[in-house]
Amino acid sequence: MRLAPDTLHHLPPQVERFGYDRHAQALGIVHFGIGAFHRAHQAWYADRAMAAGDEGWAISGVSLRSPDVAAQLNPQGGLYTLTERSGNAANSRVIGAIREVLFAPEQHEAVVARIADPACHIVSFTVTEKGYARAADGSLDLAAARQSFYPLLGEALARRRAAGLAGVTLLSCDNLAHNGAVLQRLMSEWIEAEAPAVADWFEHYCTCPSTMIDRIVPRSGGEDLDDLEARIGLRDEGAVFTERFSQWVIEDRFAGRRPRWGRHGVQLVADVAPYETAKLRMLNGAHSLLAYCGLEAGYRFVHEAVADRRLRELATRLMIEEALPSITPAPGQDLHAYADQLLTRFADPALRHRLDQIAMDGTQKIPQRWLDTAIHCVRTGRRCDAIVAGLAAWIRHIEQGTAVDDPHGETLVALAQGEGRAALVAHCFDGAAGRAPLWPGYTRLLPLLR
Ligand code: CS2
Repeated sequence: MRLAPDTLHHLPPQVERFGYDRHAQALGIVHFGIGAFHRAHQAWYADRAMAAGDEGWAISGVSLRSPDVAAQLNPQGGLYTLTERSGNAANSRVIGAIREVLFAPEQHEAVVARIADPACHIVSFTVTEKGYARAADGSLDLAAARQSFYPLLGEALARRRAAGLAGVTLLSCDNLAHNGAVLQRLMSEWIEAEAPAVADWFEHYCTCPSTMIDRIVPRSGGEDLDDLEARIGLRDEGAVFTERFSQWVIEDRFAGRRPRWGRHGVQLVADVAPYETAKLRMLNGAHSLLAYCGLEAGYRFVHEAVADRRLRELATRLMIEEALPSITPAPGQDLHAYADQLLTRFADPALRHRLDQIAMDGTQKIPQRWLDTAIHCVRTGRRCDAIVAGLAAWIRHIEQGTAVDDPHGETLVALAQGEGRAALVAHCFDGAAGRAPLWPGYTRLLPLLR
């Protein structure tokens, strides 16, 4: 029997569930990229806000590429369980915040209408680094943008403006440096090119706060769903598994209403940068290091890699000696304690967080995770051996050529296996054959790689 609104009463009492009237809640949030991360993080915060009496924060989820999540959640009325795992413990809660999942390629008008509805105040995003369609120089790649959220959002904003409605808050929840400012700039570029009449309205009435989002959400498999079914007695095709820890820091600059997230542990601050930089360079930086070095050493999971003394030391060095001095902490932000807490989180075997999940999309992740730190080290005359070791492991990962999951993967593997390592490095750092480099602005790091 499948989890759904009319089978909820079959759940055993230890499974927590939402306690509000879902259908009395207006769709206040439209979310692009309704994958597991959103369901473990922002949807969980919306669920708790509504459970505590906030109104109007049901979510309309949008998938841009794959109809899979719609097929998992719509037959369940949008319901799914979120299971927090730690050691041997597992606590599950049914989340009621997501009302529907729209598949954009087939439901263009519905997506535009949801955003253009007066009840919508927030449009949020977890579309991954590549979903923002940035060209190598950081500007908007218009051809790629057409395949992403930009046309839908641009059309919806034009409709809101024409109807005299309030602006909306665009909330990027992806691991990009200055994610809000980047989204603001890219969306403005789209509007300039495709809907110039909206430009002034967008600038005056919409905001794009930056956010730091953190929760480890391993990809789940059939075995996880089977175990859950055995425990709760219902089949949940949309189940998500995560850790207990969760953090969300948001620049408090909303265009209109927002849930009272502050009551649920969300930090609403004037400047997100210290949290975001620490998270990208320490957590995500160590993750990518463990991924490439760990896979090479024959490990499959983060907890295995971090149990290896050599890799643990390397990750610690990256966090403490290389990344930490490059970060100006916010008052009260203790980066040494942060590093300790990260190692504890990584070590939890209950998460079964796969290294190959982290290793994907390296070209999109490496600049903000490693290269910004390395530039800081070079400028201040410090060594960055851990990052150099990470880059070398990434290069070998490309050279070896199998299981490279990256939007530039084919080009990189062909270069590495054809012209060799020097050509691969040139392509990334200083361009070749008149082409712009893949990672502009980091040429100064080249001597480190020789
Ligand atoms: C990971 C992140 O897959 C990856 O690249 O580093 O998804 C990481 O687990 C999250 O950012 C944690 O908040």
